Amino acid sequence: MLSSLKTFPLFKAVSPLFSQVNNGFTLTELLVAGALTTTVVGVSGVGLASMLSSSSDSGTQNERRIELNRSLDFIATEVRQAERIEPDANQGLPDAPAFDATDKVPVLTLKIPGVNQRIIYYLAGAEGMWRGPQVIYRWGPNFNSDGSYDDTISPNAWQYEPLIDLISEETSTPDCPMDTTTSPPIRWTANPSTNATGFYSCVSPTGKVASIFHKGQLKKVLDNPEAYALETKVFARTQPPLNIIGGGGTVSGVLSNRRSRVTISNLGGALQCSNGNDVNDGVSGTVLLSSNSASGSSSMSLPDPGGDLVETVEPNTTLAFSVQVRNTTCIRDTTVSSEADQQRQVITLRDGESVPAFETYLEQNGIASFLTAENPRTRQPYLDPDTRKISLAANQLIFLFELGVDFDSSKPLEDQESPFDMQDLVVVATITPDEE
Ligand SMILES: [Ca+2]
Repeated sequence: MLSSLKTFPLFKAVSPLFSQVNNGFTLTELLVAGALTTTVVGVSGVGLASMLSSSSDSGTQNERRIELNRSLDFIATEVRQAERIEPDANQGLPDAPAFDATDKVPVLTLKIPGVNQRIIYYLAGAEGMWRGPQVIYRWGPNFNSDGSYDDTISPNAWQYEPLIDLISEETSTPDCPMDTTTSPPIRWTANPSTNATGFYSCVSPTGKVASIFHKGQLKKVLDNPEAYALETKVFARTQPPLNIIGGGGTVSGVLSNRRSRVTISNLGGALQCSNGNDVNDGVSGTVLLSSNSASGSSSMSLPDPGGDLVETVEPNTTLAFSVQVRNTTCIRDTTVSSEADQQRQVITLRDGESVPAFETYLEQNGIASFLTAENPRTRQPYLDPDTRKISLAANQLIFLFELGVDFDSSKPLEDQESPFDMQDLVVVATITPDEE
């Protein structure tokens, strides 16, 4: 307290006046000076005490507001990683069998791709050094220093971690919005459904949007605690993972168990005769979308280089390509199938994989040169220029075709020789399942 007095501006402003008094004083002067000093010190003392008290109060309160904001940001960031927010948090609990729900009020139950049980935010009483009346906790895998999860498969080892304490126990009345896109409109689900207090959520029937409410106490030094309430609306952004069977050079179809939008982008290719004549015109492709549903299977022409094809498909549709070379002056007529000729005439690449190295025919550009365009799904080039790895969203696959020569079965794929160069046609498939 003394050190803070010494640095206080008023103290600094007053003290030079006293140091200038260096001559003798008359009795009257001393009496008057004494009275004045008492008044000045008395008045400024009251002022100081009150200013210090309110400054320390507002300092604590600001810190506390920052803490509450930060914890809500933390929760919102994790919700964005989710594929689904369980509308009724309790209904998600069977998917988190390792979670002990005793004396806990689940508020957010998150399905996050790659994490094998639900991650749960809940409200419970204070424990140990944490201050009540209530505390917000998180149950889920811990984080590595790069922000990734450290252990997504051993939920028995996950901790019940306090996120923020001093959470209000005052009753709140959630005013959850209506989803008017449905008929009849459905009200978002409040979690908890009754007796909401300082931490609750309203979740949309689709499980894609949550409004999260947070009410913490601001501890004041002398007065009763004051409440600070915050609210944020967050979207679960992650698309459900696809059952893409592929990558690492093998593919036997691309499937989603939902109705989906399939986009096929033709990134081009290089196919020439030995005299240098371009014969890409002799290439035509068919996109085969096969489904067991009543609408059956369909096929459509591969788009021209630089073009896209967009199709809506039923759940569990498989995707395959059939590419024909016909009537060129120098290349045998052939048909290459993305299913039958995998690892021979066709390879597939997924996110994070390396581009195989083949010597190109004549002076053609290599596979990488067809992957410099920006991937609209990731806003990065298809081939990351720094890491030299493929940059795709989880719902995308690249197909590379060798059309000019047949695979030489006497050698492994990586030892095939020019003109075998695997960039006669380069195609990207993007499968976007409908939201539930
Ligand atoms: Ca080629």
